[in-house]
Amino acid sequence: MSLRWAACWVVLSPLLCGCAPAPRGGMLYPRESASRELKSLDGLWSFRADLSVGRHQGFEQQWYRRPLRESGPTLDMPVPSSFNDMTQDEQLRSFIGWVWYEREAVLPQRWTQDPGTRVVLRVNSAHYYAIVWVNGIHVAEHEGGHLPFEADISKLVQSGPLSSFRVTIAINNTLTLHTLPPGAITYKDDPSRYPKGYFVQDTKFDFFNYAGLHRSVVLHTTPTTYIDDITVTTDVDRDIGLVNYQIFVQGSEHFHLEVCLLDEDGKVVAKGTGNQGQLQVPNAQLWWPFLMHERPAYLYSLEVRMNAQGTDGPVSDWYTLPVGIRTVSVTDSKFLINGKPFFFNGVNKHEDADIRGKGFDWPLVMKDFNLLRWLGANSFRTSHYPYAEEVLQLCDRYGIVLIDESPGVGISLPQSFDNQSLEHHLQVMEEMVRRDKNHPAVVMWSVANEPASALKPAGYYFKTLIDYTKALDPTRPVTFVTHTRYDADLGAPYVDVICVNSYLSWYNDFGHLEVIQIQLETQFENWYNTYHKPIIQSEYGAEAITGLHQDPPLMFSEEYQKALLEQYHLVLDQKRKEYVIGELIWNFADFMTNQSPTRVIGNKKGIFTRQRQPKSSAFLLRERYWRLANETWPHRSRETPWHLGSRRFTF
Ligand code: BDP
Repeated sequence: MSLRWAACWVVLSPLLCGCAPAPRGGMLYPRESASRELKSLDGLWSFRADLSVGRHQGFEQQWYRRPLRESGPTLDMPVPSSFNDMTQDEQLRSFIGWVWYEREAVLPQRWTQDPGTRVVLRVNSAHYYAIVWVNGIHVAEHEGGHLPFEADISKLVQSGPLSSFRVTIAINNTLTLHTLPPGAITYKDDPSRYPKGYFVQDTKFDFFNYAGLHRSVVLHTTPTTYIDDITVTTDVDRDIGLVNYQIFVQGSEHFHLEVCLLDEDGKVVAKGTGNQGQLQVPNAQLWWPFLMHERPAYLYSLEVRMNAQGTDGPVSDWYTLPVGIRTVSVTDSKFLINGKPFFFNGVNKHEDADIRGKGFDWPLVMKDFNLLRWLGANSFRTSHYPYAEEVLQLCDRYGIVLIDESPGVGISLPQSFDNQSLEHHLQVMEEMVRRDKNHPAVVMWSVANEPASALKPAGYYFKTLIDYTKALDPTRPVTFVTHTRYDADLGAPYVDVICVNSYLSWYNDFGHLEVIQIQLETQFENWYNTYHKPIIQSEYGAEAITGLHQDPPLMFSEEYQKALLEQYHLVLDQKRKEYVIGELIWNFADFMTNQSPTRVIGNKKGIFTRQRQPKSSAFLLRERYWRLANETWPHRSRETPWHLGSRRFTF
């Protein structure tokens, strides 16, 4: 093995062996209940990037075997956060390879001394590949930066027992042609131009590959016999709401399950027993999108109680799940929620902000939801990866409809369509559906964004992926977002809704706003006449550097962004009467990207700045979305407040 390949191998080795196990069991959001406790491990962790040439020193010297500070200098690193923008060090900002996180966790005595308690360590998001040790013992490994994983550490902490322990997490942000999203390390060989061993990571997606512990790390407990998973689907029969449930219990074969559905006033509206069944709710209050109904986002709560005979006596477990009763269906020209046509007046977002990068942050999340409300937006796409669970919970609570997207962004080379990639993509869909299946706000799965869907293997790839996703969840439509020509797209035959991105007068015919109407009309007609499926304009937009003004409009000015949107709207207004069912602006806010000659400190297509201040086009969109809502759903009350009835669920 040449030195170069040796270096490449050590950077990537754990990724290439594909050693992350397939998902097992449920992944219920950790909630406190009479039988479950929760302990956050957020805060400052010790941190070190492995700067050695092969990035493998941490494994050679087994940094997980003792406190990190004993093997070298450490930084204090906040969790949740990306590490990239936390210091003034450019090497850390663009670091590729293994970084190491570590902290001590103190355990309540009962957790370690009660053999009937199951202690679980859960990592909500570690980008991209993570290995976890507890006191130097390997407990978990996970591939994929946007979905949670857990380790049952009961045996470890109860033998001893330990009153505290050290948790170490090594994270590698290297992307390969088989990761999601894909990427590739390119070594620059020319010694007259690059230093020895020089490499860069190439990606085909347009956002910065922030890394680290992006969401909370928690410890939580369940009894040793416990409710492992709940799947709820809903239907409506005249005015009767139907709630189908299926519950999985782990730890014992002998258990008794009771379920109870409560309305928002805490009144029991239906009851059942057993691990599956159907609850019937007469005069059900349906879950409606924001602005579509005077009482949007109605949430019932499903209280599940399990009683079992454990080895040490009787055990009970309680888990409460928010439930929205609603139906979703698609015709050849409409998207129906509760049987009524729904229009996606929405945005595309990113998990992205100053300093914290992709780190979860409540103030940022609340500000974004308040801006969505201000805009009158009723929906967004989780471009280009699954967002934090708390974001989905807020969508349920406020009636913001979601297209839930996988991290399948930038799939552009033939190797990224091979069996290894497909297998991983199927696994990611499995993890994503397992995590997000019970959210009423999620109305459609998007398996990818802008793949090279004209490549030969794309037909088989997307057929398999979409069939598999439908098998996992037969209740929701499935799509992927395309930018391929309508007559060349090999995946489009398999989607339920055509989601098409176009950047007319931006990437093509730039500067020529006058061509938008004719080209957009052609785009829609071509797609519709080929497939007879409803269409969402899933991205459109233009860069605007806030405060830059030019009239007549010139590219990058606020006027140009606004004028471009207006041209799109003229055609969208016509086509909404036929088969166009949605428009999602690119993008809600400016966001960070890799450096390039076409990016001015990130992508500036936001209608808000990265600091969430409105540009001129935000006012245009606001006027449009409220007007469209008022015209389309005039019977709702005009000043629908954020719905606060579901306060029963705490975060
Ligand atoms: C689209 C991509 C999106 C980009 C956008 C752009 O889906 O991720 O950020 O273009 O170029 O093609 O702004």
